Amino acid sequence: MSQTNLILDLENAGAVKFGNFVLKSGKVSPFYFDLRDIVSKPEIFQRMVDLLVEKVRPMEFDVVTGIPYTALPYAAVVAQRLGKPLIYCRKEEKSYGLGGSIVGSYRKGDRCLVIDDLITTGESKLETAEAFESAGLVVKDFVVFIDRSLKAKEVLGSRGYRLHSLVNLEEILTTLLSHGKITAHQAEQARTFTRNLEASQADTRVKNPFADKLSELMYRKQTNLILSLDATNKADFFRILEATASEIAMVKVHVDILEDFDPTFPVRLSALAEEEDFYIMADRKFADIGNTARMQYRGGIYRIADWADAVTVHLISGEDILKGLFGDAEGRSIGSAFLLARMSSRNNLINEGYTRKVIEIGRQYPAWVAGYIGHGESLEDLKRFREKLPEGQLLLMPGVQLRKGKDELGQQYMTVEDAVIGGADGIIVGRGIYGAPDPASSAKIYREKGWEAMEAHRSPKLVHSSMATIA
Ligand code: S5P
Repeated sequence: MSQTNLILDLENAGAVKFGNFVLKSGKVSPFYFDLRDIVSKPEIFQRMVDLLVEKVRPMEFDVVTGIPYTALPYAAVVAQRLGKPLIYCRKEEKSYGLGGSIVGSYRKGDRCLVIDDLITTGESKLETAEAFESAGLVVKDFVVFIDRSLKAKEVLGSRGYRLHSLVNLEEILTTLLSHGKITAHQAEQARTFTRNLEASQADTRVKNPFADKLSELMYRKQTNLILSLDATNKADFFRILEATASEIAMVKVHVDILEDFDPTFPVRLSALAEEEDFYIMADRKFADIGNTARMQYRGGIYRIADWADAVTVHLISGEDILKGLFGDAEGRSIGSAFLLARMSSRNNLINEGYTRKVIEIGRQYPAWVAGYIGHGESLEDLKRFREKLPEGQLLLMPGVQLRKGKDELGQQYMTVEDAVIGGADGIIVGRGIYGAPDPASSAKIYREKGWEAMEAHRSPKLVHSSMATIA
């Protein structure tokens, strides 16, 4: 079957449609591709499998996979025809490690061919590759029916992957145009839409005022150290803070662990922050519905909104928590959020999909979201995570000590160097400093190591832009 026949088949089956389609993002697209239904059309299905088999036969691979659900039946038939093992990944259980969620047997080092229906940005293909690679497989080739993007091939190519497609957007447009299925105007609309969409995706920079202020302070004070001062009484808290203040960019507090909190605490803390030039983050990890989070943030005995420059927020209840916290502030000066995108504790329940959603929402609220709290299972894992964050928002990383390790309650530590090289803009250190015999000299060591790693290893692109301009 020729490429032209495939395109006409897809059009005929309603898998390729032109008109006005509202996408999840709210944008209206002039075309829509959806290959899910083809499995119920055995003749077309068979012809598509034939084309795939022809395409992949010369490629070198040991196992075949299809990305669930649409591509999986094709992958199964292709694998069977070529006498290769099929493996697949359970969609519901996708998480970082992925180890246990691959169905089928394979050996470490096996080359895995990945089949999917469509490619749009290449982003989800990269995630798939990462997942399979972290399970010990080698991914080189992706095969899709339709390449609907202008740049995905290049994006994957720059990361060392090959993209093969049966047809691309331009081939679909010219074929349907020459067969009178669409008008020249519709073809042009589809091209313009795709170009604009890709241009807007390329511009990932967002701007948050607090992220800029914190970066600026870090550069001015030459420190990316955030002290997690988890002391349980005011005397200890201020003794340690006064001794370490000159080394830090921000202090992170769990105000609800203080036994003797009273309204003098935030007053004294704010005065010291002003005097010693650091910011204050309340690590309250708000997580409730918008209305409750608002009361927790602005009221109660702590009145966090009155003194914290930033707070930590879980998005488990959805994006409206951000509106609860920061919306409708009636002229009050209200802080910024760092969203929990990943956690440092072992076996935590955050998975890749959750992290992706947190970043997506964070990108949509740049006025309120200064950045993310995140961690990595390894240096490579941290780097990959960092690449997904919008430029302009910061990554703060807890679970940092001078040596890799863990505590007895599931906390996992990376070294200062790995954290910074992996992409943390700020390192959050608690017991490594306040638990040391001499917190002041310990803070100095963390600050020096952190800043040295920043200067030595971070390319100008990774350093926050306001730092780069001051530099
Ligand atoms: O994933 C996380 C998120 C946070 S904010 N893991 C964390 O450890 N934290 C916080 O960072 C935690 O609540 C504690 O205050 C600090 C780490 O403390 P350390 O003593 O283990 O360095």
